Amino acid sequence: MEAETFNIPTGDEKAPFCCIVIGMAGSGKSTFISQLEKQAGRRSEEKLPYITNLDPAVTNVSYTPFIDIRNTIKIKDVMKNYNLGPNGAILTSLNLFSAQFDQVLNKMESKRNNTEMYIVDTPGQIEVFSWSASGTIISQMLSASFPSALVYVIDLARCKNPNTFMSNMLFCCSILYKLKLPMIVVFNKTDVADPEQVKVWLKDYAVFAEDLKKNETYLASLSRSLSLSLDDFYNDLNAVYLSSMTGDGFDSFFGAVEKAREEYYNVFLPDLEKRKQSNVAEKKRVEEEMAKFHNQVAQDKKGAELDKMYPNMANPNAGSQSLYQKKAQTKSKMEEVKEKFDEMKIEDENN
Ligand SMILES: Nc1nc2c(ncn2[C@@H]2O[C@H](COP(=O)(O)OP(=O)(O)OP(=O)(O)O)[C@@H](O)[C@H]2O)c(=O)[nH]1
Ligand SMILES: [Mg+2]
Repeated sequence: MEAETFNIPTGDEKAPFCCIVIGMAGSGKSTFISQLEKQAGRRSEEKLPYITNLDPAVTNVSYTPFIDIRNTIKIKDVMKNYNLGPNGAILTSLNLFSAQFDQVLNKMESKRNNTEMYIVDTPGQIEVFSWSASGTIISQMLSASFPSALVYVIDLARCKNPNTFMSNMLFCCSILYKLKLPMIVVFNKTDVADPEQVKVWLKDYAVFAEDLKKNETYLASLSRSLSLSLDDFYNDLNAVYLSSMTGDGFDSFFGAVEKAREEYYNVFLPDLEKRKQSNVAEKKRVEEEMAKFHNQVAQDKKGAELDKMYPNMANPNAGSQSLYQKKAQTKSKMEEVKEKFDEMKIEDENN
């Protein structure tokens, strides 16, 4: 199902905010969600977050999911029935679940007045969500229905080395390009890793370049130039530093949500509306071309009969061309139109 199917929220400032939590395996997504559940509960006891778990392979979660993929799909059955390994089974489970995602949206919608936040936990293998058609569809459906953001959780302990930090940030950037949603970057585990170095690297390219020198590898010059090109991305980064274990720094997350909400309404939503309109206009244009083409074919059929009867006579309506020649041109027009349709399909799959 496409994002266009749903009613796009327009300026409903009180709408619950939807956080789609993604991150590398073990970065602390589930721990972050249970801490967020606790902290949000402290802020508003009656309006607890409405949590959805999309990880079919997790055995225990320390939060209370209202919707849980595991209640609908048993990963062991998927592995057995489809003869798949664990990663293929997680992906297939998510694909199967995304086919029913409108039901999830309806359930979420029905809780609109009972919560301030929707939270979605995703599978440990980040690429299963961020690079799959189902992950794209789910995030499109969510963001077309509620003000939403991706919450990208990064393990701070994996950011000590400048090269690893660089690859983490590149990954983050690639997901932003892939899913095209407002993003909050959560540098997690501040209780075991000092965030100061990362803060400085994000602000000051010269320090990062200097620290890279200390770590000189054959990749250092590549990291230097990549970092320089990521400078703009860093400037706009909505980043927070916290510990999901202790709850330290969580207040800053709620501030980041407000910032992401503004970005959603001021930047993302108008862009979505524009994309939606240009899709509609493009579809209309292709439909008109198809209608013209069908007319042409109908006329050509008549003309072809005349051509057969008078093979040496040019069609007076087609200048000096015979109707057969014209038909050959119409065929290439058909290919052109078909290509347009194919292009649109590809866009739907990848966007
Ligand atoms: N010290 C510390 N440990 C943390 C923190 N957050 C998570 N952890 C630990 O990191 C490990 C992974 O946490 P999870 O919450 O399961 O991470 P996840 O990203 O959901 O993992 P997958 O879903 O398997 O990818 C667990 O041992 C957590 O206890 C934190 O803020 N501080
Ligand atoms: Mg998890």
